[in-house]
Amino acid sequence: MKELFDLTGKVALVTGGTHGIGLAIGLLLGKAGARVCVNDRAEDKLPGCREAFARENLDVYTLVFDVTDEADVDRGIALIEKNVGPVDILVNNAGIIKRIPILDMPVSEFKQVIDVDLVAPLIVSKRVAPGMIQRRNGKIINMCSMMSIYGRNTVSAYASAKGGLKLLTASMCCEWAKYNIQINGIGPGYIATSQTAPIRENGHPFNDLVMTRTPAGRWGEPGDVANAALFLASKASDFVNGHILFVDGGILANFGYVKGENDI
Ligand code: NAP
Ligand code: GCO
Repeated sequence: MKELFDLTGKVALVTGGTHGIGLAIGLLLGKAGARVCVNDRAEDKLPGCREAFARENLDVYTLVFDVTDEADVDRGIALIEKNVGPVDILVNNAGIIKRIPILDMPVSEFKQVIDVDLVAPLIVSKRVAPGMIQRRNGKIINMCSMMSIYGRNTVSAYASAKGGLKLLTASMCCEWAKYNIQINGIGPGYIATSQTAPIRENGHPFNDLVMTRTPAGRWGEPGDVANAALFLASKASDFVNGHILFVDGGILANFGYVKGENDI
């Protein structure tokens, strides 16, 4: 049974994994035996990541590259291939969000979100997939969202990107599954990280909505998402492909109710 989730001998890259969900994923894949690589766009984020791995007695290879820059991605992956090995497990985790009403959002900022949240997973996947195809083995996990299937006010760019990422995941499955590559997405619900801090902390009313709409009655933790990533990175998911695994405490299953009437 343990061998189903044993990643010994595998090289995993978690993009944007120096904190938040990506860090939790990297740590868990490392505990499962993978040799983990983590990139960020800023050098100053790397030491904290290395310290987090060291606290768990885990090694990590950290480097800087911008996932939206094809040349930088090529340089970064070449460094990983030289210093660690070819990427067997790619987690396209790096992402940004801008919460701006459509009419107020400059098109340039809309495009910036699309570049990071949709085009970058394409860029990084195109760079590592040929090696996976050659080896007839690989796992790609695209970090989607509930906003892959729902919109909400002020997050049009993010929802457009994450909606596209859901179907890019399906398209990768259609083209690469025959090479024994499994490409799936994870759709986290509301997770307590720096990305959601502005709508979670200091009594923000959105916190009430999440707490009443989520049947589990809590915000998710990065580790909740990491558990799903371990499944999708392991042999246990070898016949799962093109799927979006939602990790949301039941919020998508819940039509909703008015706070205080949930016992009727
Ligand atoms: P986070 O704490 O903001 O982490 C995002 C990471 O991506 C950061 O390390 C960031 O680097 C990195 N990044 C951004 N642009 C980059 C670029 N151009 N090149 C390289 N790295 C880049 O967010 P999170 O909450 O952990 O989210 C991680 C992923 O889960 C994102 O894709 C997000 O959309 C998705 N997600 C989050 C939630 C949630 O509720 N938190 C729910 C659903 C989906 P810097 O540190 O330099 O900014
Ligand atoms: C927001 C939140 C969400 C979550 C996540 C939900 O502003 O609505 O940031 O977008 O990050 O994507 O799945």
